[in-house]
Amino acid sequence: MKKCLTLLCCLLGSVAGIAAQDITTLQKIGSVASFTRSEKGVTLTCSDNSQVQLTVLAADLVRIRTSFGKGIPSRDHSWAIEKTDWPTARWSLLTNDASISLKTDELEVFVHRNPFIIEFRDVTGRIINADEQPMAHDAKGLLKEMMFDPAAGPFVAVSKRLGFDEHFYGLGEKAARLDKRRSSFVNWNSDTPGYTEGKDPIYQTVPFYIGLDRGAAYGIFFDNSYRSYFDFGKSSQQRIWFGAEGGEIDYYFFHGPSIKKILGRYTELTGRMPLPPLWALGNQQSRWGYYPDKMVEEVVKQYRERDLPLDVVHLDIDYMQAYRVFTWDPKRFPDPKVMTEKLGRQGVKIITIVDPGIKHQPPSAGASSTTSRLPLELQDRSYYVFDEGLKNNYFQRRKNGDLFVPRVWPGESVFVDYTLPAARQWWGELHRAYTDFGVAGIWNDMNEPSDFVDQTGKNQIDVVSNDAGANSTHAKNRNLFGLLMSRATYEGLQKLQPEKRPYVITRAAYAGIQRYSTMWTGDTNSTWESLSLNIPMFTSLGLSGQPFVGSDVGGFIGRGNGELLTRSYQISFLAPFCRNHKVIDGYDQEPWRFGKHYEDIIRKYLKLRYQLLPFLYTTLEEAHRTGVPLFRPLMLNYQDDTNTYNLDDQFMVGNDLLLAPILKPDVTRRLVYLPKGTWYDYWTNKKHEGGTMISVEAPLETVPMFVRAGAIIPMGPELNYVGERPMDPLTFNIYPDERGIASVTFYEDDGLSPAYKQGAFRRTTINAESVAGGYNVTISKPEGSFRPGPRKLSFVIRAPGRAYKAVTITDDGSARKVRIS
Ligand code: MIG
Repeated sequence: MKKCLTLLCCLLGSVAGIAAQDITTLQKIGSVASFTRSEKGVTLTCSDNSQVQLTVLAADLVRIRTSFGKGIPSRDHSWAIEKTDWPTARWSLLTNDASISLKTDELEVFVHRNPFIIEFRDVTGRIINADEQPMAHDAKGLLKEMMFDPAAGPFVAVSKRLGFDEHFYGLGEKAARLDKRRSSFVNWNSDTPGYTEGKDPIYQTVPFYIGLDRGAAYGIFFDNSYRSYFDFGKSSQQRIWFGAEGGEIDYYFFHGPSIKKILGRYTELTGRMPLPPLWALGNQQSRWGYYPDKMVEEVVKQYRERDLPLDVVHLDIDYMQAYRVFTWDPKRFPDPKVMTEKLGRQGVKIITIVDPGIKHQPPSAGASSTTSRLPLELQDRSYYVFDEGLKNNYFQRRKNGDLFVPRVWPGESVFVDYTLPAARQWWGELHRAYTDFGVAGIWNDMNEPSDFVDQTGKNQIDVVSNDAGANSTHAKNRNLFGLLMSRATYEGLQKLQPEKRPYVITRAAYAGIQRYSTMWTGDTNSTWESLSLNIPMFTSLGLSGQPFVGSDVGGFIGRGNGELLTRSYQISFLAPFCRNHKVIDGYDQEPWRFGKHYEDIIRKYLKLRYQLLPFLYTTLEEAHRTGVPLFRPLMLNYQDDTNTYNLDDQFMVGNDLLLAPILKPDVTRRLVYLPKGTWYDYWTNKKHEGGTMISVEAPLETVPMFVRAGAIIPMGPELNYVGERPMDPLTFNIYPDERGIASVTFYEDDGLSPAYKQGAFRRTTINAESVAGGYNVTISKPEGSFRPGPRKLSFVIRAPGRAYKAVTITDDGSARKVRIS
């Protein structure tokens, strides 16, 4: 805790330093002296020898790369970017003495030559976003003192005009509200247990944000992994700015105007989330302190006896022998394979935590061999992970060649240089120590990376990473560490079990993480304050390319209570990652710990989650395919509705479900904003006209939940775990709109293998329309090669008033018409 405080003061000090620093005093780039044209854009050379490259990647995507005082370096490498090869988009160039303009079919990049100001305009000439000052760098070293590594630099900065009514979204994982206007942030991955609103930075860095002004959105991805800063009009009335303590100005500008379109492009550039196994959407249970194996079995037994659905139990650091990663404690878990098989028969999968800290353990005298792998439980004499990594020179070293020895759970430890391809491959293969024993997924913790010696990173300042041959230091690599560790983990699982989809969860990350890992929001508190951050954090992560998010249900640190836990489930039962987790000395909080009253309510929501799996999976597949997240702020679906721009105590799942959870104790009624359109109360089917606030009863057993008129919500049978029985029957709940129509495009696949990437899925469109005396339902011929086998499909009209009879048919994969009267 003391360490935390020191860290806090230190970081606050530097943030205050930079905010107080007027970035307008930095040296501005010179005016444009000349330019050359290439196939994809122009390179501008400035009066101070700086160069700026404007590259058209697509009609709505332009990259701006700047090098101060010298030409653009030939090295062009980013760990975040997935797609580098873009087909040439149509663009034209118009120049005169005063300006240079690149026009694509959607966007104009208009550069004023003197002073050097970049404007982004839409095709009508309207300015969407413009520099407030020319790009700048700290040529004189004015900011050296506040920099993490003064030898890194120089500080680089971009400033943009602040719109009078401009809103800002995204920026990854921040302990902040949805709209980031009037806030400023720092990105420096940090282990921040017990963080509260305003604590900054926390675990992750995603330097991507979306600006929204008068309904039109744009995006900016500042691909710079150094400690970076984003000030959204906090220190100035006219400008927002972003900058970093080194590296290049290298940013991507995304033209909307739709946010969904921006997310599509952003995730095309940095990669999309592959589909996790379907069971990852199941209920998960964890606690630091689940040992020995008998206790894990007891947890599962309780779940089953109490008729609470469960798919996964997580093993925290206690399963290892003396915190040695890739080992098992022989007393606590004498036969992990027998355990995973036993749990497997009850439908429960095991996920193990894996930290980056490898125990620093040179072989002791008399150890038989440093190369042969001792049984996992005999690592006291010679620890194979340390031996192999040392021999192959995979561990991080300081500039002077010494091994870097941080202190984490095993005591003195070493970290892998995950920028080395061979080291990543080795790390991946080490996971055999889990997959051989039936472990189903991997949980990456502590990868900021956390170091008990010093959480600011100063102890690591001279640690060098290979970084694709650049041999760069911690200042550049810290924020990348979690990304690359998760990548090594993901690629390892993929290689070890090519027939299965990998499932990885990480705490730290950089942009692009969604290609490899899901995430959770770290060490929250069991408080209402902490709970109220769930919605803005999940939605902001979704607006930053990460759809698979969640938070420790009930909160991690401290003592919760039944009411808090129940309200927490009323949010998380519809979050992609739904896992109850607790700190080692925290009061127990499995769903039954506060008595039957709460347990019964929690059961109702967990069961509903499982019934909603067809809907959730369909929505998750949309995120995989388009980058548009499952867990959404209302503004993502209602971008023109200014009532939604600040709304972060409500959320939507996909386009169709709207929830307004209770975030305070003792509250049983709340105001709910319903956007324009018709909405059905999920619990009563009562219809409401939107475009207004309504007041809704919300006793503890009820979370206000609404369905968009026009939706069809596919639901499955009650399940104790995924795969317990086939998704049969499938019930299509039809909520007709004012015209009497509703539709859904429903997605299915085998839920386990990567075959969906080769077309082994099924996509079925269902349309309902009201006709005289009833409804006609049309089931399209499905797309894709996946064959789920015959099952029952039920169609239920959920309109209030007249009761229609549900109709059930046997699905044989052909186009059908059903009549409901
Ligand atoms: O220093 O592994 O966020 O979920 O239970 C604490 C023990 C390390 C932090 C993780 C938390 C986990 C805990 N870990």
